[in-house]
Amino acid sequence: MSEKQVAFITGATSGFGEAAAHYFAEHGWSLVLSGRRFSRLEALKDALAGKVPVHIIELDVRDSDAVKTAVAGLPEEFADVKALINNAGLALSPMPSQKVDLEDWQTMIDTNVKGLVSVTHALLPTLIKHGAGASIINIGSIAGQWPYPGSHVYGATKAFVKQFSYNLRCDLLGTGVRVTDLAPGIAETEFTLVRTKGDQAASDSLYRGTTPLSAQDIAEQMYYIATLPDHMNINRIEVMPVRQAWNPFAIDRD
Ligand code: NDP
Ligand code: 8X3
Repeated sequence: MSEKQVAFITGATSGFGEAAAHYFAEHGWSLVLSGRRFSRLEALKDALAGKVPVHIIELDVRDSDAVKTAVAGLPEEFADVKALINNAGLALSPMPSQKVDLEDWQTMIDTNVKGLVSVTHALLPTLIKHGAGASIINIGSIAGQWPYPGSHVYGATKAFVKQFSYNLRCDLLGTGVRVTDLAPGIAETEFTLVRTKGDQAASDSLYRGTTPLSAQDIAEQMYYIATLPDHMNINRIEVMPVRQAWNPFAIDRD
């Protein structure tokens, strides 16, 4: 590969982010990997040792000052970020809105909306400086497009991700920076374990007997988006496993 290419991935400690780290490394990209669980980042860095340069950052995306400091402190070798993968995020409390703690709604907004916005804001000058070929890949969800019970604020945060992605494109016109809302359906990661606050049986039963997307599937989509010819922008990719579809509308009856 002639040009050194750097990907900045949030939420690299599990699921899509971790799979993306491996996949981009296989293709020679240098990596900036962040997340809150530093021991997992260290293990990932060890696993990638000798393949590509890796810089790890213990980072909670909800802390906008820490985000700014992390971006400002990127070592020179990692400073020219070409692909920002805004992947860190979570769902909580898959139950009716009226039963959910306000704190859980706030955590989702702070992470999926405010965290994603902070990281984007901090890296925009870098991406614009990189220019043609740079990408912002925002991880949305089918929940940002389609309503379902128990999605409440989670789906709303992902609708924000979609619209923010589109709106960013308007402002970035002329800079060469692409923006994509990558919106997966059901995928087997630690997502449901987090959503149910550690209920392994609930997580296992959701994925049992079907064929969900894998983290690798989504990592490949991220890579595809990041390596398109410079003149192409995919606005949104919504991807479901074949074994997932919509339900009829629900009707309340006497
Ligand atoms: P995982 O739970 O496996 O991974 C989530 C990642 O986000 C972890 O690395 C976690 O790292 C990180 N994260 C969560 N909160 C924060 C925070 N405050 N600061 C920094 N990092 C954080 O789930 P997925 O890989 O499935 O999820 C990745 C993204 O994909 C999320 O945005 C999710 O909403 C979205 N998504 C998932 C789908 C699915 O079915 N799995 C489908 C559609 C979208 P750590 O805890 O170490 O900080
Ligand atoms: C998560 C995918 O199907 O649980 O964003 O809404 S789903």
